[in-house]
Amino acid sequence: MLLPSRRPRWKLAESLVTDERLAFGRRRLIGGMAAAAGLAVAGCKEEASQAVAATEAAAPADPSAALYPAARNAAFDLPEPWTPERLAAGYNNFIEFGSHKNIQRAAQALPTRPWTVTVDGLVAEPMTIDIDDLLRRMPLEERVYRHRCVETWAMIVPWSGFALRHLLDLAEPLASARYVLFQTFEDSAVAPGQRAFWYPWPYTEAVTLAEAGNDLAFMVTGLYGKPLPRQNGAPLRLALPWKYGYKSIKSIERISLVEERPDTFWNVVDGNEYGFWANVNPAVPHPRWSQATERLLGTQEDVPTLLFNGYAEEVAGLYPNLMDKSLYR
Ligand SMILES: Nc1nc2c(c(=O)[nH]1)N[C@H]1C(S)=C(S)[C@@H](COP(=O)(O)O)O[C@H]1N2
Ligand SMILES: [Mo]
Repeated sequence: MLLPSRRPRWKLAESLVTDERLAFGRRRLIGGMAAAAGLAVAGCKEEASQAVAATEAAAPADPSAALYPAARNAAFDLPEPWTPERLAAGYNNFIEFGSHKNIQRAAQALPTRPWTVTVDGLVAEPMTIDIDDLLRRMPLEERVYRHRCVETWAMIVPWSGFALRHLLDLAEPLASARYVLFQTFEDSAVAPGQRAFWYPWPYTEAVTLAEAGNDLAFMVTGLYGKPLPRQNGAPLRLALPWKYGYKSIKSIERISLVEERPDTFWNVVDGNEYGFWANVNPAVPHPRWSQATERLLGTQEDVPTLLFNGYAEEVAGLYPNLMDKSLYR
């Protein structure tokens, strides 16, 4: 992948973490002001919930609404408290709509119907399928997953969707297929972030076919018992809860089975900071910050990061040499 050699890569990468510090700093400030005024509100949450209400009023009815809520899969449940819906839907990373967390409103410009998903490459049954046909064919379920962003914020939310392997089974990967490549929409008319020429648009991500076949690999179509909000990656996004959040690509249009390990968005932007594997490991720091702790959205406490984000039992079989540090970057 060719990139302009003078792109201000350090500046952009820095914004990923700076933004986070500002956001938490601001939340503390607002909380402090509220406390000083004797108010029982957390300013940031209040703002986010107003934004969610505005979004719901403006959006046309989603044709898949009747499919939710889906029955919870007891194998993937977590005790409450979960991250409040208004935070999960009001504090987002979706760089197509801006390199900050408040992209909720801008993301409403994304047309999510009609929407087709193409599965192609090294498959016996290449296909382009309408999202609502796909939703009817897939066994929808709800799973409560942890999500850990590389920037150290985290959340616990009930996603709805279906196991990625069900979709791959439909397409029948050929024996030569070794990686699964995912690609987001590309349309800078609705996604102003895509006018930033120094990024390798469209956003792509990839995993090995073995990782894609793991039970945990989940195609998300809903959040909190409702169709997925655009800002969270409607109409179809990935959830790979044992990996840093940037692997969980949003608003997927194309899934390609390939033989060689593909270039992926963040890996091309800066492979040293955003590795291909990106398996969560508290012992392997990001080059510019520690990964030893994390903070759940809506809380004020740093808690220890878990190996594979708490999913070691489920995924350890994928990685015979767990000591191989390159698995964690
Ligand atoms: N297309 C696309 N997918 C994306 C991103 C993005 O910028 N564009 N950001 C990623 C990152 S860094 C994270 S942490 C999660 C955030 O998902 P959420 O906003 O639903 O919490 O989306 C991931 N998927
Ligand atoms: Mo992230």
